[in-house]
Amino acid sequence: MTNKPTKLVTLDEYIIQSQNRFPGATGELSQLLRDIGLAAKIISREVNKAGITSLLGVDGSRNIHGESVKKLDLFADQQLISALDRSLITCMVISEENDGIVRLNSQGGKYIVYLDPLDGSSNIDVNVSIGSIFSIYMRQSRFDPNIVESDALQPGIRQVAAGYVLYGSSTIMVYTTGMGVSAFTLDPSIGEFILSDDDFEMPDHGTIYSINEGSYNSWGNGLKKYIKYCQLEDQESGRPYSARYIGSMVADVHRTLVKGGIFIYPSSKRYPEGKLRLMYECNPLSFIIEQAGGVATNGNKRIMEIQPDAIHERTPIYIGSRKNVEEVIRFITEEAEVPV
Ligand code: AHM
Ligand code: MG
Repeated sequence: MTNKPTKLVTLDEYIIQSQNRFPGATGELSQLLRDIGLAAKIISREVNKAGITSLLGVDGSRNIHGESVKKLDLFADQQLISALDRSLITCMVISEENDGIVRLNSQGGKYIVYLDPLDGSSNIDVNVSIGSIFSIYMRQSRFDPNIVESDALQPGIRQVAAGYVLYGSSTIMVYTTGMGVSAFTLDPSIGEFILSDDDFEMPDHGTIYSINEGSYNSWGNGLKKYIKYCQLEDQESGRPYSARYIGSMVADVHRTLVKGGIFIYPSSKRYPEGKLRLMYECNPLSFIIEQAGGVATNGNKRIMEIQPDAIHERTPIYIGSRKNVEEVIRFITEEAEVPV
């Protein structure tokens, strides 16, 4: 359930109105969100014309995780980082596309930003939804001129804001500063993000499960049983649930936010720690989902309470409607108690 706005409000107006509710606010976080909004418009434009400008396809290099890099990944990375650098508010960026931390010109800047500049990049070539994810923290060592990686190793509960821009059938920006979730749809004819949903509340239970079922044989028994349970008929709970898997976490989680249900990327033989990154995929999307009334866990622990050890670390994730996440946890916990 969402609250539809009754009048036209742009992203910039909304950010300023929200800031005005806090008399002591410096406006820096507002500026940072506007910077991301501007970079997102530029990325959206390039994503939409990627085919004609030959940005599609692999640029030949591999990123730090050994995955092939598409040209648009690098373009998105550069746009976001230079937008953040220009406003001198952010001291450090950590991005999926960069091995180490990226120190920006403003070493005194008070924010640290994590980015997945283009999540789901394997979908670029096939015209399927992709997105940019961001997660914002306050720097810990404010007056130390040396910015170090450990400044960025904060649990997700310390995020001051997080969100994503989804380049789908329309471009939509969704973010939270911890006071609910708002969504803005890009109107390309005027080049503005317009408030489309305020105070998102996601369904408490949904009838869609989302997981890469090709990896079925390498899951634990509890998860295998849960997926079989999703497929069993039961009118009361709406089963069999529908299976939907886009392969862009940002798009799969956005659908989960709107329609309810669950998205899972578990640990498997291939990815014992899970595949998805804690800091720039799981934490920001968990912040959004929790703010909308949902739940996100690694199976044992709330995602946002995990203390990170490394900027690129991975985690298994079970994220979505409260009741669906409770269901799967019951299955994997019971299985853990059964000796195999
Ligand atoms: P990336 O495109 O930023 O590398 O993100 C990883 C993507 C996620 O968006 C998606 O959920 C997952 O990888 C899909 O993985 P798989 O193909 O193993 O199902
Ligand atoms: Mg990603």
